[in-house]
Amino acid sequence: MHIKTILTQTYHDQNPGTSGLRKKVKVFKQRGYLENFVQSIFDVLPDFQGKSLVIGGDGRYFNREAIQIIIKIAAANGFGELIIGQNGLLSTPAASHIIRKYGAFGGLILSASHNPAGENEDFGIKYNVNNGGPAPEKDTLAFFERSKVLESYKIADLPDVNLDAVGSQDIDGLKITIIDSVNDYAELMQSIFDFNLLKQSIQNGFITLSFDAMSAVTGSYAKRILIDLLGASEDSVRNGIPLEDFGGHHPDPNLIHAHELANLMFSENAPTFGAASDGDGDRNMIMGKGIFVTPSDSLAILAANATLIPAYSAGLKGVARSMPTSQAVDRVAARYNIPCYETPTGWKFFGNLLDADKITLCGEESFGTGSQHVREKDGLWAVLFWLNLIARRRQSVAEIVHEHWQKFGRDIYSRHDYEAVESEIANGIMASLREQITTLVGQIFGDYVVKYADEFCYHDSIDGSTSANQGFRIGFENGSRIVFRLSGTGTVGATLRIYIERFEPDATKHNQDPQIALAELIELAEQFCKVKQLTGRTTPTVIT
Ligand code: G16
Repeated sequence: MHIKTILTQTYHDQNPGTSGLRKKVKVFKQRGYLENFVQSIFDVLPDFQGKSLVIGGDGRYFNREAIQIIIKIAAANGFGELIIGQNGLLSTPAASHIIRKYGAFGGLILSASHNPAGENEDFGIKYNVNNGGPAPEKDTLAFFERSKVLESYKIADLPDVNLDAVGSQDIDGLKITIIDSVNDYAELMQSIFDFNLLKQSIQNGFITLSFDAMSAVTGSYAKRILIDLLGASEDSVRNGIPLEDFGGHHPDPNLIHAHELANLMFSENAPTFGAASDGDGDRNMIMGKGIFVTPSDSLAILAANATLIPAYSAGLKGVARSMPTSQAVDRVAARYNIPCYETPTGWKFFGNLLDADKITLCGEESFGTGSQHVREKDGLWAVLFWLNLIARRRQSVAEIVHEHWQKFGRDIYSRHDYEAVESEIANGIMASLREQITTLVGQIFGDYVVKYADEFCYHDSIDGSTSANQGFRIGFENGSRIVFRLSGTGTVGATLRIYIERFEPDATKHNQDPQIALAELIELAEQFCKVKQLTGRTTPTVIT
């Protein structure tokens, strides 16, 4: 194999965010940009000579080209085997599973998740370690540091690999295996859930469903699992063909971007169950006829009902949620006397707890839920969990949610996002909040008395690491909270996220519209951060 060393221009902006490096396609297409980042990763990683690397992506524009580049750089750097999803496709949870199942050294996942795709849109890449989970912060920082001084990369002179045909080939001692993207994942799902019961409930019409793959990677997975294996009707998977531009969709499974599904679910013709996933298949949105389940409630409900699922019938070791996720799951953990951990935003922070067997389920307000089965959040897993639950409890989604609220109370919750805010303004807001939190404790704002105000800093009890500056929390005596943080996944300006929650124990008040129920706290949030005043905007870009 002929290996060339190419001198390259150094880039100084390759700092991975919450989940890998995400930039506009045009940025990634700059000469040597992708090559540099991949070489920086390989320069930091120790002892992978002769070992295997998993490669796959969500199929967005530039996916195939990027994979061909990565194959050549991985070959030049000494990997022994490359395991690649057919057509270059692997959902993020499937990639996580494949790394674990085949004992790979790690994997490169090409995705900018829920961000739109196309020539003028976003691309992304992240490295996952051998437990199948996203590289921890110490590694991503090291990749960035290396990229800032990188002057050359190594690349093998190889012909492009045919990504479309399953099978193995040997090129000068390097084994390249193209695998079916869905098989291993579908088998894993069958080992977790009661597929016979699901099949019966779907085929006898007790469950009707609509799953929106948003023209992204889950189309192939949903068709195989929901239609081929469980017998759902052909039309139960919408937008099921993965497209390079996601059909122009913004594959972010929420009520705004999955509005076709949302309209259906609030109509007379709604099926029993509706769900959507994102670009790379790790997020989920759950709906029932006439009801949207917030991700925070979904996590709490899955935790409260986990023993109904074959794989979790022995009970849960513990649960975890990201800091801005509502405290609904905390109440379940307290009731069942299991530990509940609060981690910073970012799936990578759950990895150590999962590896140490401290938790079985975890989730985030950002439409992510998952379990010990992989080290990523998993959209279709959450869908199957809900379907299994509906089939076992023989209740509708609305009945399950309302009974849950009756038993545990409702954590009324909403997130307000202000996207593409000028970075200077956003940084000013954070600086002002940093100052304010020092004086807020004890202050009274209407019905709300500030109990604590801090900047969240996480101490990982497993590896002893500390992650500071993870967002501002303002907690009130009555359990309500306002949280402010800047997103780590945007590619334009800054995104300010404001998370607002209030606990409502009174079942007669559970049906309130969150925007009305939280109105006072929403105003208070503006009083603290002044985002409307500073940007001249009158409403958030997205409310979830
Ligand atoms: C990523 C991370 C999640 C995080 C989400 C939002 O998800 O894996 O852990 O909650 O981003 O992060 P932020 O609030 O910083 O934008 P995904 O689905 O984009 O990979």
